[in-house]
Amino acid sequence: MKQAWKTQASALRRTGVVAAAIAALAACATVGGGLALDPIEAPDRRMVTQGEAKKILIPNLTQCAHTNPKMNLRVAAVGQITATDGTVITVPAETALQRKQGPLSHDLYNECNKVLPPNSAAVDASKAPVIEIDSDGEVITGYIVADNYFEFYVNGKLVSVDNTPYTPFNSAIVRFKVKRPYTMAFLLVDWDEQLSLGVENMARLNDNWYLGDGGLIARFSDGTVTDGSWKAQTFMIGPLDSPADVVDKGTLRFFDRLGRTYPDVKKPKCRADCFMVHYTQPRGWRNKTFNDTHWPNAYTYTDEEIGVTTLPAYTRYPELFAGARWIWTQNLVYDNVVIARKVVR
Ligand SMILES: [Ca+2]
Ligand SMILES: [Ca+2]
Repeated sequence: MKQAWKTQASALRRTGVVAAAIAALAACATVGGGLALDPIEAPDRRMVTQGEAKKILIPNLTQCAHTNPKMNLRVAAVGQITATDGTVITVPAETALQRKQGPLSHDLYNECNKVLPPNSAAVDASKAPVIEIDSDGEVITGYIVADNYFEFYVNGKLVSVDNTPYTPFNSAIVRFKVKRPYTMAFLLVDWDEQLSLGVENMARLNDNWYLGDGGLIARFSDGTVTDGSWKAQTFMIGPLDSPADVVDKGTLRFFDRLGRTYPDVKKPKCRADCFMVHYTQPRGWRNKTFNDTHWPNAYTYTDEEIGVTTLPAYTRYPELFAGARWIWTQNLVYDNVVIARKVVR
């Protein structure tokens, strides 16, 4: 026992020395463009939950002014569940929308608000408010589609909060004034109905145990597009037969045993007893100088993989998204809460 403790303590010391060395290196690290990055934060804590969240905090975050029977309008609830280590976790995520932090997204396409321009030429971005980050910066216009929820920060400042967290599928216009280098950061949520299980009630497919998938695509007027150069990290993986199915290798989190995208992906054997693996979000993830150099790069996906070939919020405006790729983490289906970041130099 004593020996085991000693070995553990010396391993911890070694880990501590290595971590301190990495932190010291990172503290003085600058990546091209002269942006000095913060020291790498302590590793994210891994937590495990089992089953569906019992406590509903908010019955429905979606406010839809104009409804019709043909709309794909589904309830976006927010719940809480206690992890095996006692941590109380808000699911599917704690969001700026539920905290009523703005500004709410300006619509590119939104059935709830009857903003439905027929094509790119009919889109008027000039009404979107300009969020000022640098008074002497340039005004950048961006177009965003997230499956399902996004909140968007530039240099740590909240620029846009998706006004439709789940469905119907919407898209947004953002404008902000900033100078280079600057950092974009998105919190992204693949929303669901069976909270903390990552499971949707997909009436259209007559499937009340459907595994939803995520995705983000965005294009900005300074030439920045979502692509494989972005960083993307997952913070919620499941539903799982066993939490051991998610393998951590440093800051890489792997789960691909049941596939990564439709149509190949398979369901786990579990149902109401499924597990979910969660991670704490690093404190500085929104910030300009947050050090994400150890995060995995984003994976890119096709329209077909994301399943958006018939969604007008996106397909009506090919010119506005030209050159951008859909991005997410490694697993489009099982990774449910994602942070994506890009430093623009
Ligand atoms: Ca949305
Ligand atoms: Ca999912």
